[in-house]
Amino acid sequence: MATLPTFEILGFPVSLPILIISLLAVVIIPIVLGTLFSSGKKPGPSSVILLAGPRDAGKTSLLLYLQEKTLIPTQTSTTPATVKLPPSALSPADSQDDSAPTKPFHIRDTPGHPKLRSTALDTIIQPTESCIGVVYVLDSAVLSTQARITDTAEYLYELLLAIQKRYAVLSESTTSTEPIPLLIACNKNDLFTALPSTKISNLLQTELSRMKETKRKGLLNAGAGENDDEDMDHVLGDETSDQITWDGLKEFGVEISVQSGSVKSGAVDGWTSWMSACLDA
Ligand SMILES: Nc1nc2c(ncn2[C@@H]2O[C@H](COP(=O)(O)OP(=O)(O)OP(=O)(O)O)[C@@H](O)[C@H]2O)c(=O)[nH]1
Ligand SMILES: [Mg+2]
Repeated sequence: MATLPTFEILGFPVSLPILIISLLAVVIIPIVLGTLFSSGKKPGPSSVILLAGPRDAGKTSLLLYLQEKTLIPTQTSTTPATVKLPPSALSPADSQDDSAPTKPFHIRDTPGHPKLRSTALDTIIQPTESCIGVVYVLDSAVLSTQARITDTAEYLYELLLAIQKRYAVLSESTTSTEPIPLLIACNKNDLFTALPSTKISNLLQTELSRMKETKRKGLLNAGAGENDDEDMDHVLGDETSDQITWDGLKEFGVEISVQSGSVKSGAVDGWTSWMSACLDA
């Protein structure tokens, strides 16, 4: 009977079948274990566009409009809702347009109540969660009072800071990290008190700059120094200036557009084109 060949490994004689079994074990066991562990953890949905913004701005109305192409009565949201939509949701109601994206996508609607805003922020902060774009819906008709401007800008500041952090984390692990697009959707421009988008854009940049100045002064007065890097995590954009401009935020991972519209009047084409561009990117 022919004897099987024997190899010498590290001074020990090893027969061919043992060698093959050992090699298979080294290759197969990690694959099996990897499959078992990863199947226990359900991955989140892909291609998610996040809807965020102050309460009553029209986020849920926008989501329902994309589904039904009409204004549907809503209730205050208390939990986030993620809905899968077909690409046709981004085509105008009366259009046979074939240029819409071809893949389905998800929209995550989040509550605007100040105590529930962490749900939107968490989606952005988790680098493993999909977030291909953020639509910041605001009510253009209430920005004549300083309190509403401050509330609207405060939430936007938190979101922009979250995007900046996500971008910083992703840039460390990938060489080509793209900025996350954020659309400021100035809703309710059917109302006569609504401000135009250029005015809102300027108001927000001024208010964000004022907030940044206050935060930086607070940090300096508190003697930031020992944990400079950690403290500056709370500062949006360039650490050396108080000024916030949309252009200046690009290098920190945020690409901002500002557009007016109205869910009630069905004037959402600018916003849906913006969403299509996010899906195509
Ligand atoms: N005039 C006008 N009203 C609108 C428009 N879009 C939404 N609304 C109304 O605004 C109110 C609030 O809308 P929602 O969609 O519930 O607002 P939301 O942003 O989801 O609010 P939260 O869930 O509290 O964060 C509802 O009464 C809507 O009918 C619009 O374009 N014009
Ligand atoms: Mg809602």
